[in-house]
Amino acid sequence: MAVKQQPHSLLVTCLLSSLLLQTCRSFPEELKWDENGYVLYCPCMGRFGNQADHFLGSLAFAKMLNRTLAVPPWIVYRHHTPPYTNVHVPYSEFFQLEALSAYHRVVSLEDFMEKLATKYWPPGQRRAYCFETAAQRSADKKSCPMKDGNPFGPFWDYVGVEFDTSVLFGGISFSAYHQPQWMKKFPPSEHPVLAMPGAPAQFPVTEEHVGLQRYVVWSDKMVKEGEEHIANLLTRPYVGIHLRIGIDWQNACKMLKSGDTGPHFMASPQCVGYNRQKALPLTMNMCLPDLAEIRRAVKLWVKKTSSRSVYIATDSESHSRDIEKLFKGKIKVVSLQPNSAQVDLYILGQADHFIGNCVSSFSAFVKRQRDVYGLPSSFFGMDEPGRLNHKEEL
Ligand SMILES: Nc1nc2c(ncn2[C@@H]2O[C@H](COP(=O)(O)OP(=O)(O)O)[C@@H](O)[C@H]2O)c(=O)[nH]1
Ligand SMILES: *[C@@H]1O[C@H](CO)[C@@H](O)[C@H](O)[C@H]1NC(C)=O
Ligand SMILES: [Mg+2]
Repeated sequence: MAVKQQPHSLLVTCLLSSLLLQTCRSFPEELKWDENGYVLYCPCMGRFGNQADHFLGSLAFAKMLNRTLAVPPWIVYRHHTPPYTNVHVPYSEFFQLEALSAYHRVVSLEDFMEKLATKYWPPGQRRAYCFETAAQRSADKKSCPMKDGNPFGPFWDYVGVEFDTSVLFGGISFSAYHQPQWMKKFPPSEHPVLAMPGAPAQFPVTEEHVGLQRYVVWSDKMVKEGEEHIANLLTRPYVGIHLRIGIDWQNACKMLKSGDTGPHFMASPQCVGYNRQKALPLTMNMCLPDLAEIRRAVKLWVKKTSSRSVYIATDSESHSRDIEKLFKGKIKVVSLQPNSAQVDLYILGQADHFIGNCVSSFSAFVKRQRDVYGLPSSFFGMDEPGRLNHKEEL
């Protein structure tokens, strides 16, 4: 089963329409100011998976207000490699900006700054918008904490923005329920640019916005790189697994062991269900699978899919030796070193079967994407998403 995304149809449509009508959005010189305004935000919480969850909600928020979304770059942290400063990776490095236009109007934050901001959002008129509660943390209790600390300061420095004043709000959420209040409080004529310190969205992504993943389509460059790895390293069918087992995760999962969290824990609604009252139990194997569970699940799915290789994406150890031994050397076991988060996500997304970590938003990205293309996924500790494993049933 060879699986490929279909980004090309969109590209072709775009090229065709640009030839015939000269309306292609990817031609930046045609950028026009949107009278209905813009939403700007910093993806300032968490790493890639968290930022992706927030992105989907923010995209929906911008559409709800009929404002163009200024799509921010991804913030990549270099906690362990010099010079330790964050890298800001434009959205289009990893994904096609044009593919988002099928859902709603977007512009990259970089293009917004370069081509629109000087004229329509000039220095001196740059207002920040935030919750009163967020402003409480500032010295005068009236300023949005737009650039306080990392990653906030470096993010707005990257696009060259200083904020002049703050506009505070309260008693309002980002959900559809409050749409009329947003429109009334902030008409675009008076508030053309809503710039916020964080994503106008929930974490994890709400159930209604999960499907927006279909508009997040890999860039041609990523497809090329990912496909090359698959062709060079793997033999189909292959099972892709995500091992989220590093020290930060071990600590996080302690909250589950100690009973400090219920079944809704980070990305877990994706497998225990979004309804809090009806959520299935979240087991330790689902949060932090031990080697026995990793072996069990890999063995099960390699057998079920008659796979010939296994791809391991990991935040720490790969356990590739243990997994090789499981099949007495008959199955090729691959793990990339050094590993790139996006290459791992791509390869997991294209696997014939994917075993993810239910609590991880990194896994959730892969699961959502595979769902768009109808590809099968399971989780450690849960072979059928949304159903307890047999021995867990009482
Ligand atoms: N390359 C790579 N990085 C990973 C993997 N698992 C976790 N990471 C890193 O750890 C981060 C985890 O944070 P996040 O993406 O927010 O997901 P979550 O913490 O698991 O919900 C990722 O963004 C990666 O930088 C993996 O399998 N491969
Ligand atoms: C939404 O915004 C677009 C672009 O500014 C505009 O053409 C359209 O009429 C707006 N739709 C509504 C319902 O206001
Ligand atoms: Mg995280």
